[in-house]
Amino acid sequence: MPNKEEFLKDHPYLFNKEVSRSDFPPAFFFGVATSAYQIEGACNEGGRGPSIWDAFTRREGTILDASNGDIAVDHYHRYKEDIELIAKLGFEAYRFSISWSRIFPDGLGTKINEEGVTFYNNIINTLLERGIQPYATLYHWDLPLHLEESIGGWLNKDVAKYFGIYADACFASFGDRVKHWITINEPQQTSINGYDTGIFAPGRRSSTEPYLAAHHQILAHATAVSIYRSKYKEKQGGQIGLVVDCEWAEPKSNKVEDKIAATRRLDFHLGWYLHPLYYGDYPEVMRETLAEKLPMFTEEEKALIRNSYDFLGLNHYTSRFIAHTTELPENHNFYRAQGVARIDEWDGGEPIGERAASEWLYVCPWGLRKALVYISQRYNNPPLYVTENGMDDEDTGSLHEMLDDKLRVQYYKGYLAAVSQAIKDGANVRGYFAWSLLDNFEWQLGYTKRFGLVYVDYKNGLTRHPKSSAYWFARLLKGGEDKKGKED
Ligand code: PNW
Repeated sequence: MPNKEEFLKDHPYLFNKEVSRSDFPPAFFFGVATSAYQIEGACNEGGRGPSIWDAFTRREGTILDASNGDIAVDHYHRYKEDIELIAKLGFEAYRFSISWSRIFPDGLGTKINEEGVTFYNNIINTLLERGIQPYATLYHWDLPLHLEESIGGWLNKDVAKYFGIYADACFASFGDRVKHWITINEPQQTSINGYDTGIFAPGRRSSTEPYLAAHHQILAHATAVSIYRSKYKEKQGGQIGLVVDCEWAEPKSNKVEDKIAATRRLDFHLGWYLHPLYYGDYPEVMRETLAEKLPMFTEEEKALIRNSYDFLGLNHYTSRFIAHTTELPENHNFYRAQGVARIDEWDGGEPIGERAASEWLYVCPWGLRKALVYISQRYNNPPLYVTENGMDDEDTGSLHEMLDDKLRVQYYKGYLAAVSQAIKDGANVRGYFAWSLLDNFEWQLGYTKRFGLVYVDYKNGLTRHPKSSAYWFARLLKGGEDKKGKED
């Protein structure tokens, strides 16, 4: 173990025909996801204040193609066309994020920017006119720059208070129509990539700061949830939750130490956030390993964070085999702390799955089933959404080639079959969002990687062209009745 043939015998659903809607419960829905900085552009328009990503992308050497989100895919001006596309493809929900610095340009919550409110009102109203449910994320990595510069961003506990003020303004402005709120997207990526590896804004490299940044994100999340529950929930009748990401960790062998290592990895990755939300504190194994690096919650804070979600969102892309190790290079802070090696091969050396364009992303659909079932079993079967799932292609420069995205269609078939199986296994999964609607600004990789169901022609006026995978989804969502099929 893991021997590929033996292992995959436990996942026969992966070898079935097509997936179809009837593989999912009647109330199950499908959506697409995006985030503000990756698609909006219009960085100096509509009264928007700068975010840490505006500053980070201007630092030399941070972004592979030296690009930024100044224009991105110009969704700010093309939102109507983009929502029309979502509707035409037949998606029932849209997960987008609100840019904090469009609502409060300096992040402090002193004066609300009405133009920003209008922009998101337009988005929400256009979605509802087309029968698409809005799922709004309050924070997808674009902290107002002023908060970073004035108080130290996520390293200062006060950020939780400011996040609460911002969340309150969003609930008040949009909560009559938005019934699903996500506080923070993938706090783990902010903690590790923002403060350990430094590949994301604000680009810091520290062995202690990640734990502080995580601590304050958890408190910020819980502050927003408490405001929603005390002031809005009853009146507005919505739900609020957190989105975490998880690379599935499969033990490399049946050896006890590898099994424990895989569980430890999940505790460091998911448990770091889900344990506090469920039990009121970090996993025991993190306390033991990290000692004084890991901040403490007061009793009052524990009460605030415990049970602070109506649902959980899972962003999932890929998987690894995990082995116990104590030998890792100095620059692998986080994995060293966990004592794990991540392995991307089966026994015999075959890759764990087909490689997408990003070097971290291998296609392993069975990992999504396992991640969903694990969260259900470990955290008392919460309502779950898959809030992101997808893969990227390398830009070959040929529009024709990029539109024929066969591997992406395979990816979605496999991963959706895995979701359907997880539901049969007992996971309470209510909906699924593909990442992403459009090719967009892929953070440190700039525009070199394409995650979209819809191709964006960066050289020709940012025109939109649905890929084969978009038409595949359209057929799935129409239950196979759409005989028109591919329209191009
Ligand atoms: C997500 N991993 O981040 C983000 O929410 C999106 O904004 C981003 O565009 C998308 O993934 C694709 O990268 C993740 O290594 C990045 O497991 C990497 C991982 C997970 C999530």
